Amino acid sequence: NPSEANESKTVSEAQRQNLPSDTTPPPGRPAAGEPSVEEPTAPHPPWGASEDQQNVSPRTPTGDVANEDPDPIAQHGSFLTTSAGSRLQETDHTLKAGERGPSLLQDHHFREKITHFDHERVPERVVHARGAGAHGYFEAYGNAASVTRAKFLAPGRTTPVFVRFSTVLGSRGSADSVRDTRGFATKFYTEEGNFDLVGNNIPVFFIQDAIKFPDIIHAGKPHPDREIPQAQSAHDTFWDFVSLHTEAQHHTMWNMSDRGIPRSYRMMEGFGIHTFRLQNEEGHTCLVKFHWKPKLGVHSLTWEEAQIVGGTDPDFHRRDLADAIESGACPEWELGIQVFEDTPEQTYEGIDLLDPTKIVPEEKVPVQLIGRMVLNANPRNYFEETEQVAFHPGHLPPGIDVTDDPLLQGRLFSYIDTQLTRLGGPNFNQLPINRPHAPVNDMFRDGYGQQAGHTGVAPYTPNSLDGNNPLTANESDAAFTDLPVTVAESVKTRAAPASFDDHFSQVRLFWNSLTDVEKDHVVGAYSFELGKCYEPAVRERQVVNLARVDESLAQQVAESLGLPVPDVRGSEQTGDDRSPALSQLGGTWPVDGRIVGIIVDPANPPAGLAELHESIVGSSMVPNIISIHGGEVSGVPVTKTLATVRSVELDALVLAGSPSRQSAEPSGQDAKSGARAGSGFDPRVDLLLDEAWRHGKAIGAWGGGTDAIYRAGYANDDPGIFIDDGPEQVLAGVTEALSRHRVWDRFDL
Ligand code: HDD
Repeated sequence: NPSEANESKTVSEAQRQNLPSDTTPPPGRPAAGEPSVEEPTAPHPPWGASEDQQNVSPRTPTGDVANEDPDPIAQHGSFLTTSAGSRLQETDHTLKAGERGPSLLQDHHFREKITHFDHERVPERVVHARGAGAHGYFEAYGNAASVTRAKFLAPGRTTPVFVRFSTVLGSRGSADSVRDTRGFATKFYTEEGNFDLVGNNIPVFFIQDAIKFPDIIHAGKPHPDREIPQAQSAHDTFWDFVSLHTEAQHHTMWNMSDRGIPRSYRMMEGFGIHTFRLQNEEGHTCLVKFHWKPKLGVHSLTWEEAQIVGGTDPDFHRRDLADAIESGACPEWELGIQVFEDTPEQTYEGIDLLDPTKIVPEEKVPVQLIGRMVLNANPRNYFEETEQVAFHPGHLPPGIDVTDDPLLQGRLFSYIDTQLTRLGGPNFNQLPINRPHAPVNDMFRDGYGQQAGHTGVAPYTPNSLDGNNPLTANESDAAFTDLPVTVAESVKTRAAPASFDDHFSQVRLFWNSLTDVEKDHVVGAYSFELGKCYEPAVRERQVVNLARVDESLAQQVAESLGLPVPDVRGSEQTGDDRSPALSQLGGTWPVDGRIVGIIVDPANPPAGLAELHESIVGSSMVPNIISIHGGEVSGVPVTKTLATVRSVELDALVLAGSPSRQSAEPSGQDAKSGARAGSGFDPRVDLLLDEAWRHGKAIGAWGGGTDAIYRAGYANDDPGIFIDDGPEQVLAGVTEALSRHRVWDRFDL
């Protein structure tokens, strides 16, 4: 009934009666029937919601981290309007010449609605198109005040932040779990202007000079003829370029390691990569490298998990970040700096600090922790916040400056330039998510989307008509100062220093620093990626590069590809230097936000399920009850069914029941497995168990769950298997195993 449908979309009589009749207009708004007292041309900020729309949720203010909005329902209680503010009575039918007649051109609402829709998309980022963001805050420990005058690092300072994580190569709709570098860009809304730390989860970069950026990106992006493959480096053009341009070998090996497939954005390190220069109140300068250290440790998916996740949940990382924040397991990192003396050479023990393909091992120069970041609020509108946020490595507060790293120098140009296309003009810093919290008094005028409400008549300096305002600041007024660094007198040249020529020693350092299981993963990744290349010459050339790093690495990859092991004696690297900090294994970490799947059999509801559920929540983890069908078991709501869950979505698996094979019958998704027909258990439980075992996940069972686990052939003394009488004992074992992330012993079997 169309009249009923229309009714549900209009304001009810009760709501109408609640509308205040005698309203005091907000400041600047003329009272009803009163003429405006303002000059017609005077700019004014947009009026807020009118009195009869006071229930409307306020817009997300930049840096609002509190999720204070009492009413999350969009535009609750407000009338639908045109963009010019006229209230609308109808939005479901075009205005037509009769019910069966043609549409009329005069239908402004129709034309506005469709025109706006037609222009909803903006160009995606040329790199880092796929991303997820979150609001939070940064608390300075205060110890960095000795090396920088940046106020947000002074003792006791808390600064709002917005962080955007991303993959590099894929399009905006690509999968999260692909093998790639991850972007880790943080906008600090400091009282001295925005500071953008635009880093990655890998501490080195593919190229040493920004002029090569289009080359590496063209090589990594899909082939220009068929536009495949999407969001991955496993193809000829990528390996063609990096095998020829050997300075990329270091970054490439990080990508082939487990760092290329993070378990979660919450479990990644972040790096500023370049060396920056700090200056303190006394004018003393030093050089630093920035590091983000995740509270939860660095963890990764296995390659098989990453591939399955790509199909079962392409939004895996985006969902994980948002769910963790919503459940209160707010992700945390500590910010640290490695500090170097600011000498004219800008080197540390022979490592050129201006070369972005090099690290300085933490064992040599420790990372000093200077603050803590917590992400505690999800964006309320993806497009307005996460898509429109615009970072720039040149957004720096006084006390932090750039160095002459040729990669950083080029980035200083690129980031404004790209926003002009992406965000449609030069006023992108006026978008709410980009607006500094510091006052802005620029002399930029006009342009698309101008909304600064500039006053005055003299947007030039010097001027007398506006009293020569705005004023320029001195250093004592906290002005940003270009540090008076001496630039050596030199001949103009397109060349790199000789110190940039070493492309292999740190690749070997990284390789040497990995444990055996991590090395196995690297071999597997190279074998997979090169195996996807069609050109024999590309594969061979890359294997030669691997031989220059390590013979056994080259041998294993060559064998897998069916290639001879190249003989590069005389040119290969030697040395056993290691940096244990580069390995992800060996520690224990908090289990916050980890997902424990609990399989139950609704035919035999387990006793103690509610208590177990509570203990898991109490340990800051997330229980997922998995049953044959939705509903409740032992009074606990079912989270997933055997038809919707895959083990890749879980960090640990606990069997509290052994659902019978009968339950598999109605799913109707696959042919029934003849081989297992006699087992009596649901084959989907076998699959969950099998994958959880292979991916090194902790597995527990008690009560009714022990039947399935014993039948599948597992025993209590198998690594990471916890079979016990009570759920609490099982949970204790599982939690301990989870704190090491995976049951690594299984990978040695
Ligand atoms: Fe870049 C985006 C990180 C080198 C040009 N870059 C972008 C983002 C991150 C990085 C995290 C996404 C920001 C966001 O979430 O909006 N980029 C890096 C790092 C680099 C690096 C860590 C090396 C150390 N980038 C680099 C070079 C150039 C660019 C050498 C060009 C000369 N990067 C861009 C860009 C992007 C970008 C084209 C695309 C979207 C954007 O800037 O806003 O300008």
